[in-house]
Amino acid sequence: MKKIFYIFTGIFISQNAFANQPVDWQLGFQKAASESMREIVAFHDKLLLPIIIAISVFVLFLMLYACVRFRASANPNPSKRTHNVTVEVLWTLIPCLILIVMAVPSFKILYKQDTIPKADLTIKAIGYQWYWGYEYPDENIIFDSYMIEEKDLKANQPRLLAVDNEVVVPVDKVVKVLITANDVLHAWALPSFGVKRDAVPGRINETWFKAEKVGTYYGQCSELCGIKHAFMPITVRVVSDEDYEEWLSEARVKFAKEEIENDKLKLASK
Ligand SMILES: [Cu+2]
Repeated sequence: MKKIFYIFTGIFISQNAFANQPVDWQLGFQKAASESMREIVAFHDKLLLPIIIAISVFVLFLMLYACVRFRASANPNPSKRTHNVTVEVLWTLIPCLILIVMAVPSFKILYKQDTIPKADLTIKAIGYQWYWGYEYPDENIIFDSYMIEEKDLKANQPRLLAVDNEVVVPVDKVVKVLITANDVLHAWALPSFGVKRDAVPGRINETWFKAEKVGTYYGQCSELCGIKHAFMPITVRVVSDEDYEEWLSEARVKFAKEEIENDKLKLASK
């Protein structure tokens, strides 16, 4: 009974009340926190789902109809027909048309996501076995981000998703993310921003997002990368401009790149 209750609350509430992270018995996507994700959700809910439901109902109807109409007692002498050109043309053409109807908006969203607008800030995410490292190349900031063990979780921190050092970004700003890996394939994914890119050693992939709401957003490594693949979550904290500036001034000290590099930078600026 409890499970059924969770499923129903999951369906109706998860989309509204519990944003930003997966919840027990959730169906469907996490709530969108960026324009790209809203478009993906709309594409899924308004176009794909109706098509899928219509096809499933139609096929179910055909099967039931064939079972009843052509059962042995009602149809003792079965037809020996093997070809029907009209039907064959139809069942080839109609699925093609359906695919085209789905492909056009799908490619539109894909290409829009692929074009990175002028970025307000750039962060670099590096996948390691098994944690994420982050850099803010323009701010001389570098830090690692490890999952918090279950025994160390604080009250509002979700299990398997919270990390010690979160990525902090300002709200309503275009954040460009450079993604790479240092050992094996990983993937940097944040469902509520509609972002997922492979982290490939020796190669830099790019993506971007513009978070519309202040909050903490959770994602996970999404490319099977070894035994602790499930334990390298991604946490992005979206904050107001003032809070971001405040975090920056602390982080520049706390997460400064090595001293040598600082000296080099100093020299370069002289
Ligand atoms: Cu990984």
